[in-house]
Amino acid sequence: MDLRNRKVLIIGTGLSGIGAAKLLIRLGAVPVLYDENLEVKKTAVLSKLPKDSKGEVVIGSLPEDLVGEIALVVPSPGVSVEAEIIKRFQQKEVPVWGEIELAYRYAKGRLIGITGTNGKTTTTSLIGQIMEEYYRSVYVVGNIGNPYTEIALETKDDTVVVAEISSFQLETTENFRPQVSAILNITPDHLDRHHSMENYAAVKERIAENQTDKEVCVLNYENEYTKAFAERCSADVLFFSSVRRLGRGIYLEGEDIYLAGIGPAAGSDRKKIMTIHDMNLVGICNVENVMAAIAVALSAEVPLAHILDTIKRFQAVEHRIEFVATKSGVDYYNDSKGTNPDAAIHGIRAMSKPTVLIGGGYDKQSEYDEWIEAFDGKVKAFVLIGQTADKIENCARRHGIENIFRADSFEEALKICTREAVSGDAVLLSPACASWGMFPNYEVRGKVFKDYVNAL
Ligand code: UMA
Repeated sequence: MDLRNRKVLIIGTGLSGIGAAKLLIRLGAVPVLYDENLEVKKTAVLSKLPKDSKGEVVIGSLPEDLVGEIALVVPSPGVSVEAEIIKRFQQKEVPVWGEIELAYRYAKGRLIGITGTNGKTTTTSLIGQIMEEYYRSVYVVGNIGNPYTEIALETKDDTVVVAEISSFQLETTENFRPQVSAILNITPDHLDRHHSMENYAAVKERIAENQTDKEVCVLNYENEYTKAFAERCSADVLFFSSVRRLGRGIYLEGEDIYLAGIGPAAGSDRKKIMTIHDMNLVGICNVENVMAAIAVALSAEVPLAHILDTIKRFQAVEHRIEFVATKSGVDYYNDSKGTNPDAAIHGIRAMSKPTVLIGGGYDKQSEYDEWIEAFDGKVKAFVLIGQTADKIENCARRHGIENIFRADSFEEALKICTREAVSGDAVLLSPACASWGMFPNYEVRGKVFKDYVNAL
């Protein structure tokens, strides 16, 4: 599409919106940055764009005369495709491309796309590091916090883009087609937006929608949704499994990881490539992330020796079961990225000491039973915050958890933790809920936690 001098409506003036505007300005288009939030200041938005660039900012409601002038709509991931404003343009047959689709249309080189409910940031970071240490031109982008649009025009034919892609971003893709994709797992999350697991899984599967058998899709054999997807997936499917031996793929057996029928094990029976003690990450979820990363990197033609060398040096990503400090004999862990019950299950499973756990936050209509069942007698005190506190408390009491504390603020929750934990205990922030409502994002929540701990 030739966008020169055409008006493009960007919905949302956060990271994605600004990234999209910068790309559109370079393409000669006229971005109209629109935000529904009346507190957003026009001058603050304009200050993030290159000086003297064409474009305008509209806050609140969209004037009717502007609607007819729009050639393309670029919604931010936070905007649902069910939003009235999107439907309005769809009815007029104005194309709607998410920020990821927009970047994809103008980017060159190879693309690796990673999605999944949990583990995508760790896996994307690990794959990014493997690629950076082997290829010359590599960018790590997407939901991880670096908009793809910011670098789309810097890419060349030999560039490798490693993109973390969320379900929100996949709602508005069209031609998006990675050479290698991965769906790590699909477990309940964001059901307030996608309404049902079926819809959520279908959105996740869009990452491989345009792939052919010349491209690869890495899938988890042990997740019911990703395993079933293999039957319908048009890409060459490579499975990983943390439970069973596979005829073709990568799997864990005991403490060892094996390749079968692929890479250096192609044509032979199987090849042991590493043990779980060769990595610096804890928990079975991270073994799965590492196996997925190996499958992706082999598919992107990185030699196995290089892949393993990077894995041995790779450290945990911030906010994911991240050790913060030991204070008065108490170990503090920040798992602020535990934003849904499944992620938080991995957080509590990784604890080996009596644990004071902080849970609760924004309500994504999740169910908490499985998370609380995973406590396994380890949670000595359960401190609840946010919108979901009532629902979690009721659920916890049904499962026989009694030592429950309610806090009106995050600060109060932290104070309860330091009061309840004694030497030999752990304190874990792994809330099973998004931070929205109390914090702008999980990173800020994790940083507030770490600042508090470090100041003790
Ligand atoms: N807005 C509207 N109308 C709406 C919704 C939002 O005008 O209906 C406006 C808001 O007022 C706000 C702006 O849109 O000013 C925010 O847009 P956004 O929510 O899409 O946030 P961005 O800052 O653009 O960040 C987005 C992703 N956010 C979401 O998906 C909610 C970031 O993922 C991502 O890092 C960034 O793009 C760069 O690609 C965050 C996230 O929470 C980390 N992701 C979810 C997750 O990981 O579970 C999916």
